[in-house]
Amino acid sequence: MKRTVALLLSVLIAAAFTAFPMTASAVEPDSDECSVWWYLRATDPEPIAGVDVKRGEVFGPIAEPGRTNAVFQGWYLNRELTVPYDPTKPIMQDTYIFAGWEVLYLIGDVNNDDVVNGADAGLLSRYASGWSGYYDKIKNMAAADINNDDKVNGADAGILARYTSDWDQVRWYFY
Ligand SMILES: [Ca+2]
Ligand SMILES: [Ca+2]
Repeated sequence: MKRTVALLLSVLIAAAFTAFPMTASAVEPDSDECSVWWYLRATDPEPIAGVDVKRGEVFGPIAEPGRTNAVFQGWYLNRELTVPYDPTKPIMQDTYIFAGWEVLYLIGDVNNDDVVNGADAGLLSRYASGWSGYYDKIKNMAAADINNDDKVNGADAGILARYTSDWDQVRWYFY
């Protein structure tokens, strides 16, 4: 009788030890981790960075990004930029965070009419070639320094001419 009980107990204990970890891993596969991604602009399809964090962990503040033509307004949890990211709150799910900006001017909009097109490319090209009278026609020198090297010259004019001719390779200058 005693031997039967002892045997039964050992079988139960063995079953408990093998069954328990299997159940635990089947119920929660990798659920202790969340991904956090952040984006330079709400319209960007790709994030600038991302990391995995433990679920429930406070991720904390994200470094302020920089743009030459815009003032950073904060990080947001939606592309509509209506829900601010709170760095003191724990991350409970996969999280996408977007930088909000006040855009001061469009890069390449040298005549300040809020569009970047062939008119700007023409002005900048003549200015860079030293045509007289074109200094005054460049209304925004910061917008004309497209490669952001503190000089406005033929290199900028070349990039703007390509951009306004729809060259995808130079698109990143105009963020
Ligand atoms: Ca323009
Ligand atoms: Ca330049």
